[in-house]
Amino acid sequence: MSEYKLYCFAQSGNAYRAALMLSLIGAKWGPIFVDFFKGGETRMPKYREEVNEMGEVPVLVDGNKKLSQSGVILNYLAEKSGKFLPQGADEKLECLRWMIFDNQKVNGFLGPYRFLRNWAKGADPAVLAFFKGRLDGNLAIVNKRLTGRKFLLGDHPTIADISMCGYMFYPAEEFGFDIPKEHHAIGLWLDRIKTLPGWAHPYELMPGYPIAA
Ligand SMILES: N[C@@H](CCC(=O)N[C@@H](CS)C(=O)NCC(=O)O)C(=O)O
Repeated sequence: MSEYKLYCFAQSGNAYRAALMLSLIGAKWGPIFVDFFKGGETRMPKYREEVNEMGEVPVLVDGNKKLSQSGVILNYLAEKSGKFLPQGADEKLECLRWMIFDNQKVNGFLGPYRFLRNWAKGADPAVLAFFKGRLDGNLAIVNKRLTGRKFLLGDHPTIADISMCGYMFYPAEEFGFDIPKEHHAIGLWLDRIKTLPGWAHPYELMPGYPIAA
């Protein structure tokens, strides 16, 4: 029987962080598919009342406990499993620093940018251009950080890496630019993450790809 349930769908990089962590720690878990695209499930009162008042995936269920916000879920699973934890007080703060930067400025822009390009009807080109400009700058910051480092905090992978890679394994066509090719150190780091036992692509790990007609 699954130890954990995860409300998720395949196209969500935010949910992928949680799904990837579950897979990397070797947890027994099962997905609960959320029909974001066709059914608008996260916007339904039922979802907001019964699953997550914030109207988002991921949501992790562990017995009676229900957690949302991928950063909270990653912290919870790291503490519980003892895996991918930052070591010591300073590294903990550094980990939090990169996770917040990621949530706000890296995957926080990658997700909406990809959504507008692929699935929103009539996205304003000026909005897309704004996002792309911010992304180029913020990905360059991550690339510089990873130059000469194996992982964001040093030699060992932590939940900061699992958070930061959230959207970066999705196909380049979905972004209209190739993150690993344009940002070489990010490319090498993604290759390193791929070698971690339990790694799987978001479209393999979570249900809902391709989107049903
Ligand atoms: N900061 C949140 C972001 C979660 C998020 O934005 N999830 C998206 C899917 S990728 C969502 O559920 N959006 C629903 C909506 O905005 O209606 C996290 O890291 O968990």
